[in-house]
Amino acid sequence: MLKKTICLMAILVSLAFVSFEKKDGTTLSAISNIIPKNNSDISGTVSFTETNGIVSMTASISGLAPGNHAIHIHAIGDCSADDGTSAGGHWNPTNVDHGAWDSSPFHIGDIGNIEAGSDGTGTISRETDLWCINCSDSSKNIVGKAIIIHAGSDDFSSQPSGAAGPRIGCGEIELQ
Ligand SMILES: [Cu+2]
Ligand SMILES: [Zn+2]
Repeated sequence: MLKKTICLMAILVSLAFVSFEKKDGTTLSAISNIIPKNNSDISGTVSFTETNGIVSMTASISGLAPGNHAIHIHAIGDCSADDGTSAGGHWNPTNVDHGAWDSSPFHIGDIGNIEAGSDGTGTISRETDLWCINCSDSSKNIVGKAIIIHAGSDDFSSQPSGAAGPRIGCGEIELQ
């Protein structure tokens, strides 16, 4: 009897652990490998992980001119055009004005500016519950969209895209 009880308890504990893992322990990841556009020389990656409904992003780009360069999520995961225009406009499923991250209104693709130092490298990070990785909500799912890096900086006010100039890098966001 005692043996049976212990055995049953072991099964219950392991089941509880499995459901705990599903609810809280799952981490999804996605990546965008940046390829140069408009004859630029840039490269880099933008990586995304999602845990407990929060997506963390880190972009690491090199080959940039020193200073600020706009970085956005654009609506179409197609980097085939030499000038990057195949990626479409800013990802804006909520149909609001362009702006600065976390300062309404802003497109949920309006990541901001990446600042490159004298060595031509720059990084930027974001954490948000506005995005998801491969979920069924198309107004949140970043997979299949594109990261675009611009030659100029985003002024956070010009419509529809912050007057950030030509597209110098593009990478489709892919599930990892
Ligand atoms: Cu852009
Ligand atoms: Zn925008």
